[in-house]
Amino acid sequence: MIICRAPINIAIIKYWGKLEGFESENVANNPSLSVTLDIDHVFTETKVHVSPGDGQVLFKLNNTLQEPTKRMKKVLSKFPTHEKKIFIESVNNFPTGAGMASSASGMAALVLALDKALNTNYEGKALCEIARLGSGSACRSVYGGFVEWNGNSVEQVFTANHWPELRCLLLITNGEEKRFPSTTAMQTTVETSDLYSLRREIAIKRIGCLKRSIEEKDFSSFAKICMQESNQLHALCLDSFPPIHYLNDKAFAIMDRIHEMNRECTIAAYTFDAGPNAFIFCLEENLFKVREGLRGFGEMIECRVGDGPIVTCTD
Ligand code: 2P0
Repeated sequence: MIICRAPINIAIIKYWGKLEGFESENVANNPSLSVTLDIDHVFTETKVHVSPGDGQVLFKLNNTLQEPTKRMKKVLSKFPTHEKKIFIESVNNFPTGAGMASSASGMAALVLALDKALNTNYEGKALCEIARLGSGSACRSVYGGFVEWNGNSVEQVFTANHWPELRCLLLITNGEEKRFPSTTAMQTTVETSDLYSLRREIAIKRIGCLKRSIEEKDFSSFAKICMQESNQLHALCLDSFPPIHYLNDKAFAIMDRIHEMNRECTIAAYTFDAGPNAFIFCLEENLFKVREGLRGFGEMIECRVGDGPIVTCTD
């Protein structure tokens, strides 16, 4: 039996839309860059138990037995499962499917646990490619620190301890499952948004600026790109037809509050994934002020930049 824990990652430069002709492999239309959050606070834990059998797969998610999903079957097809029975148990210690990257940590944990349990010993590049088949953003959860994903390439661009003062507060405004699943939502954007043709060039330009801001630990530049990217993702969603919307009143109020807090000096930055839960970046020295300013919006989980997945048990 193997148990793996994988972290979530929050994209600063967002992946939204797949490259034409490569949709089934989840190859992104634009490069993205994410921050892996520490595994001590938010994670998926996946247990894989292998016994003799004829290829059956049993799957429990958050203690409920379910059919393995199509995405899981794609991942499983890359492993030698014949003449074996595979029992997979996966638990998230945070809301599942609520725009908090549970598919990223979930698929990364699954791939790592299968690799160990079935002794395939895939190298990093192959693990990323298999995780990406399960969910595009999962390839970025295979590594810690600051991770760039561009086409078939995934690499750590800065380590987890490069910017030790950086913090990310997860602000949970609504733990319910999202109404617009990401895969179909991004397809609708690609097919119907007139603004989408600009997206790739903007992401490429911003990724260069973002890397410079991280290298120089320039919080103000980092924060501006971070918020602009979040806003552009949600603008593209609204420009899709029919429109897609993930943000709720609390999310808009959080955005307004942060711009108010930043009036004299930039101390915080928000980013939202495909859901209304906020990821707030700030520096350690401003944590207290930022927490106080956001009091009352919902449960807060304080994270640091973290390392990649770990094996917690081999039995
Ligand atoms: C990201 N998101 O870069 C972007 C930003 C949500 C908003 O990747 O279709 O579950 O499985 O490849 O990775 C969420 O979409 O989509 C996502 P698929 P995925 O993190």
